[in-house]
Amino acid sequence: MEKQTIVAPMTPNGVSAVAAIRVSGPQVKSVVKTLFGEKAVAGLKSHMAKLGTAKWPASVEGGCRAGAVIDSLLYLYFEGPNSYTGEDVLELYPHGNPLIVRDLLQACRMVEGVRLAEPGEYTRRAFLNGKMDLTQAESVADVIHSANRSELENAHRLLGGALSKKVSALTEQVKDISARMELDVDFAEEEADPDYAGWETRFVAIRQSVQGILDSFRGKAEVGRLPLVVLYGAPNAGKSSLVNALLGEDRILVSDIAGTTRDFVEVRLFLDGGEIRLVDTAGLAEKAADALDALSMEKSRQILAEADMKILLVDSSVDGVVGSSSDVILSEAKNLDLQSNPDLVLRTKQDLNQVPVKDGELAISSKTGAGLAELKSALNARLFKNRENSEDLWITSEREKACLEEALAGIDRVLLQLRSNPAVELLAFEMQIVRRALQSITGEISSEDVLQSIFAGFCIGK
Ligand SMILES: Nc1nc2c(ncn2[C@@H]2O[C@H](COP(=O)(O)OP(=O)(O)OP(=O)(O)O)[C@@H](O)[C@H]2O)c(=O)[nH]1
Ligand SMILES: [Mg+2]
Repeated sequence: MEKQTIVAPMTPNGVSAVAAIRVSGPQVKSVVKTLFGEKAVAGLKSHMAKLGTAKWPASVEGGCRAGAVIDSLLYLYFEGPNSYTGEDVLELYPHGNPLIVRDLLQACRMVEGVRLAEPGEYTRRAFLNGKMDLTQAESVADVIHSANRSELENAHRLLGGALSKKVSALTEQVKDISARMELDVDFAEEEADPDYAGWETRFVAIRQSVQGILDSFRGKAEVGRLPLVVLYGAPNAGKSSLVNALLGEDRILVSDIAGTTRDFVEVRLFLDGGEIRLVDTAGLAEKAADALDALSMEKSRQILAEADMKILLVDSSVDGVVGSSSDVILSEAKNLDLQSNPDLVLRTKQDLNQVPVKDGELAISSKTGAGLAELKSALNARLFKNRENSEDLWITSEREKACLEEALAGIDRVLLQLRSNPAVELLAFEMQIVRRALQSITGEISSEDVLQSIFAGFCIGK
């Protein structure tokens, strides 16, 4: 069966300045002809953008829409194999109106052999056409879903083939030892004994590398998750004002009436290292004033229990006054079943009263902005650990992890044999298992099932 041509939007459904649609496969030129006419096909040049007016083909629904303009748009043609998928590719950049996107998809699919793409199908084709290996294909999803700078750097490193390089080097070593082993065994009668000790040393080194990559694993729960930072403290401590100051806008209601914030309010804040969820809570008093107050405080407790970082705000201008002192709040923090003390204490309103700060505390003023830069770097340092060196790499794929574990188990069996009394056939067999496990990481060996499960998790259009 002739390979089908696939089409899908690359941008999310919704209104935007521009949307993007990708078509890939043997029918790309027919699609150009259908949308833009015969002349457009003659004028196609690879990697050259063109401006055109896409029109409904003559055949549409009894011809009632035939010839009607769908949109005037930019399109870009990539002649295979110099494209993302390795096939002929057409990218369309219409105005970002969902109606236009729908119409274009429909018009494309009126060409015979064109259908909607499945999730990840473009990247799958890129893999099958040798444009990238499996570690790179999997990293495409990481590039899209990285939630902070270090995750993104890691994803780019994987996409650049850093893991592939490591794994291929290990595969080569195993192959090399296998080849030497065969030679040594073949000539065993003329030469000295096979170099079992030498191979063992090399396998120990291979084991260490494989273990190192395995140890770097970070699962999906760790990757792509925005850290949750919760601000809490007594009523009027300045929690909502701080959120506004960090955002640079008057987002949350602020007043000098204690108990202004009732429900907790979540905002997204971009820091240098990445995005965080910042939550402003209702002030915690020692005793609830009424039922509503009690409910608000309960909400604050709930969100505090989920926090990655708990920041206690203490009003410098009233510190020491009965009922609002930091000691009261600290004991309140303990009453919350929080298990632990605050991760950071902020002495607020420094413009009113400059109190000395201890270790683990920062002095800030939302009014003047004093201390906010320090606060941001403290958040960055705690929430977005910098990698120790730029060569550092971690894997995120369960599949790659499983392959590495299989390789490791095989390596252990090889080592066991090398240390005892090696039966050469068995040794060769185990080495082959190790090699195949390593090769399946990059997809040198892969199966339909494996590809199915990898790409099913992708978004449409990627
Ligand atoms: N001078 C000065 N006043 C501040 C500062 N931060 C907050 N305030 C004032 O303190 C009062 C309380 O501020 P909020 O931000 O509403 O306090 P809150 O902790 O959110 O209070 P609740 O929502 O009631 O728990 C308001 O009148 C603010 O204008 C500051 O840095 N300097
Ligand atoms: Mg508030």
